[in-house]
Amino acid sequence: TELYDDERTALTKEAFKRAFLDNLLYVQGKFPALASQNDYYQALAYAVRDRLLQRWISTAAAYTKQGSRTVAYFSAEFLMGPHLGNNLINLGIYEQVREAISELGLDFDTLLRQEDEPGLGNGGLGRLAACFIDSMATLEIPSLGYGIRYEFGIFHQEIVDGWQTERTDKWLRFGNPWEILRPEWAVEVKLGGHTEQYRDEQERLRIRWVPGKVVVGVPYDTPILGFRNNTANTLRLWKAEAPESFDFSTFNRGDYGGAVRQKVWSETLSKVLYPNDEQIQGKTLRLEQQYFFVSASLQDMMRIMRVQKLPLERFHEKFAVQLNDTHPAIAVAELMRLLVDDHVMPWEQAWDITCKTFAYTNHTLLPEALECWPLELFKSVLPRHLDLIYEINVRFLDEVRIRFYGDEARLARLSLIDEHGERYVRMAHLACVGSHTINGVAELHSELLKQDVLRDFYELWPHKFGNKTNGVTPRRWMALSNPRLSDLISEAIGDSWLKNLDELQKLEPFAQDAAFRQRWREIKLANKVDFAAFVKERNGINIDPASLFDVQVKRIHEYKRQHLNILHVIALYHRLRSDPNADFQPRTFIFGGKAAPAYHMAKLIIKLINSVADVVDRDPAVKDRLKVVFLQNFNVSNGQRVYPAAELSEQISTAGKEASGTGNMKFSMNGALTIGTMDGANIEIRQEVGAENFFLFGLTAEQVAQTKGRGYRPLEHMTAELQEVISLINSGFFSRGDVQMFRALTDGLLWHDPYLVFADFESYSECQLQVSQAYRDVDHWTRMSILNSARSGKFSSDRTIREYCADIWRAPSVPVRLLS
Ligand code: 26R
Repeated sequence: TELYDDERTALTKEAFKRAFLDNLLYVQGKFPALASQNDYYQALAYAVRDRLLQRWISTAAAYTKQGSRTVAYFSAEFLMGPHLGNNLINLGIYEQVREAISELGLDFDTLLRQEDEPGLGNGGLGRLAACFIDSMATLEIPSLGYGIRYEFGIFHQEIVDGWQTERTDKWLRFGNPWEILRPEWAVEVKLGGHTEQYRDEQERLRIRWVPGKVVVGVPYDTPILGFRNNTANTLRLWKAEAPESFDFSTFNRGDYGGAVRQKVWSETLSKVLYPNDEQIQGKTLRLEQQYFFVSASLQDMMRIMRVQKLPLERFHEKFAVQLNDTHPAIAVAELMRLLVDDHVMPWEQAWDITCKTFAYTNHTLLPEALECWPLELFKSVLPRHLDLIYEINVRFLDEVRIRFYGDEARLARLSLIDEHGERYVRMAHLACVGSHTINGVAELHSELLKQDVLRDFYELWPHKFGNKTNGVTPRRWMALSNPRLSDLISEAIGDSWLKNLDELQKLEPFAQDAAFRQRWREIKLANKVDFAAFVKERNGINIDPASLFDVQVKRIHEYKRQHLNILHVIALYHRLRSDPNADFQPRTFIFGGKAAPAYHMAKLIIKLINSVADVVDRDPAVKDRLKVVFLQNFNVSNGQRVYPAAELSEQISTAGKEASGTGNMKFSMNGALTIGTMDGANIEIRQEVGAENFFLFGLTAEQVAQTKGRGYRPLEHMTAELQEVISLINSGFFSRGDVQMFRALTDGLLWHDPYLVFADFESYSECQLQVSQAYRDVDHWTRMSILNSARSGKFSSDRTIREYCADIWRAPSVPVRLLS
C-alpha cells in the first residue's frame, strides 16, 4: 500500500487547485462567497504545507536511519520573514501555483501579502540565523534551529507626526499554518530557588537544585526546505507554559488566583522579544528567556540521543552546537549541569565533551553590547549555574596562572567574573572558555576581535580564532524578491546560479553587451516603478522612477550614521536653494529602520529625517529634484521590495563599528552600487566587485582609532557648508521654529561624537558628487551594476555555511530520498 496519497499532495496544477478549495472548506470552514483574502491565504498555505510534510518525514527518516551528525544552531532570534513565497520557490512550484490561483480568479500577490511575517528578531543577527538554516537545508546538512517562539516579535513601527511609535506585533492573531505543535516532547525547565548537598543511594555526595519555580517548554516545529532537493530540516521554537501539576496543587488549596498568577508568570517567559537596546542589560526576564530555551534545547538533544540509543559520552560526536552571539552562552554551564549533576559524569569528562560541543560567533564590537549579568541577579535565577561557573573559572584561571607566570592583571582581565566595582558574570568569557572555536563575521571584524575585545583570549588560544564572513540566501534575496532580474540572469547563464552563486561570474561578459545592458536597465526601472507605487500607497507621496534611488535601510543607530546621510541631504537642499539653477542629478533618498524604543537619539534621528522629508516635499523650489522618504516599519517583507529597486546602497558606518553588515550584500547582488566606508564586509564587497565599481570614502578603522587617540575635536572638521547645515537645523527651519528640537543631536555632533560624523562629512559629500556624475553616464553605471551582481557570488550564505561545515562543525551532508 502507498504510504502517501498522491492525490492529496501532487504538485500538478489541478491537484493543487483541488487541495486549495478543499482546505477552504475543511480547514477554514468557508465558502468562496464568504471567504476573506486571509481565508484564501490560509487555504493556500495549508495546501503548500501538505506538500512539505512528505519531505519532512522523509528527512527525519533518513537522518534517523543514518544516525547523522547534526548541527544545532542556538539563537535567541530567527528573523524568518514570510514563509509562503519562499516555500513555493524552494519546492519549484511558484509559477504553477501563481497560475492555479489566478485561474481561480484570485490575485496571487494579494494572497502572499496576507501573511503576517514572523519577525522573531531585531536585525542582522536574527536574519543571519534565518539565512543559515536555509543554506543548511539547501546543502543537505542535518540541522536543527533552536530558539524561542515569541508571542510578540519585534514591535511594529508607525510614524506619527514624524516620531516613531511602537505597537505590539500580533503575528499569531490569525494562526500560524507553518508550525506543528509537539506536546509529547515538552520538557521542564527549573528556575530560581537554591541548592543543597545530599548523599545518593551509593553514598556519593551530590548537589541538588531545589528550584523556586518550574516552567514547561513546548516545542513548535517549522519545516525549513532546501532549495529544490528533498530536505526539510526543522526550526524548533519553545513556548513557555505552566506545568499542570503546579496550578492543580495551588488550585486544590483553593487558591484560584494563585494558580492563575503562576500560569500567567510562566507564559511571560516566551511572551515578547526584547528590542536590542541597552535597557535589556540587567533584566531578569531576559536571562530567564535565554536559560529557558537553552535548557529545553539541550534536554531535547539528550532525548534524541536516547531515542537513537547513543550514550551521552558521545554527545559532542552527535551534535555540533553553534552559539549565535552570547545570548545562548549559558548553554556551557547548562550542559555541564546536565552531565555532572543529572548524569553523574566526572567533571573532567563532562568538560571535555562540553568544549568539543560548542563554538561561538561574536557579532559586535560595541562594548555596550557585551552581555554581563550582575552577580546577585544571576544567582537568584540560576544558583546552581553560578557555582558551576565559579568552578569552571577556578580551573580556567589555574591554567592561565601557569601560562602567564606572575601576571595578576591578566587574570583579572580574563576572569569569568568582572570584579571592578559591582560584580558581573561575563557571558563572552564563558562562551570563549567553553568553545573550541571562536569566530567573527567579516575579515576586519575577526581581526579587531583578536586585537581588541578578545585579545587576552587570542593570546591564550590563538588556534581557536577564525573568520567566517557572513552571507545571505540568494533564494529569498534574489529569486523571490527580484523575479525580473532572476529571470534575465537565468536566461543568460542558466539557472544553476541559485545553488552555486559563483556562477554569476558568467554574467561578466554581458556587461559589454548593449542589448543586455538595456534589458538590465529596464528591469531596474520596472522595479523602481513598483516601488514608487508602494511608496505612494504607504506615504502618499510621488517619487520619480527616473531619479536616482539612494537607499539606507537598517536599524537606526548612531554608529550606522543615518545622521551623516541626512546632513548631506540638507547640504544638497541648501545648495539647491542657494543656486536654483545648479546642475543637479535628481535623487530620491529612501530611509527605513526601527529605533530601539528607549534609544532617544535614534528616535530623534528618525524625527529629523521625517522633518526634512516634509520640508523638501512641500518646497516647490526643489520639486522633482530632491525627495526624502521614510519607509515605515522596515522588516523582511518591505526589504524584499526595496533592495530590487535600489541603485545606491548606503553603508556608511564609522569604520571598525559594523561587524559585517548583510544588507550591503543584498543590495550588491541586486545590482545597486555601494557608497561605503572601509568597514565590515564592505571591504570584502569592494575587493570582489573591484575598487572601480565601489564608491569609497572616509577614515579607515586605523585612522578612526588614531583620531580618537589624539582626541577628536569635531570643530576642526567644520566646513562652511557643514556650518550652514547645522545652523539651518538649529534655527528651527525643520521644526516649525522650535530651536530646541534637534539640539541634543547637533550638540552631540559638535562636542562629543564617538562616531566621527564631521570627520567624514567632506569625504562623504565629495564621494556623493562622484556618484551623481557616474550616474549620468548611463552605460557606465549599468556596466558597474552588472559587475556588482556578477561578482557577488562570495556573499551567498551557502559559501558561509560550507566554511562552517569544513572548519567548525565537521558535519557531512546527508541527501534525502523521498519516501512514497
Ligand atoms: C546594545 C546591545 C544590548 C545590543 C546591540 C546589538 C545587543 C545586541 C545587538 C545585536 C547585535 C549582536 C547584532 O545584531 N549584530 C549584527 O550581526 C550581524 C550578523 O552577523 C552583522 O552583520 C552586523 O554587522 C551586526 O551589527
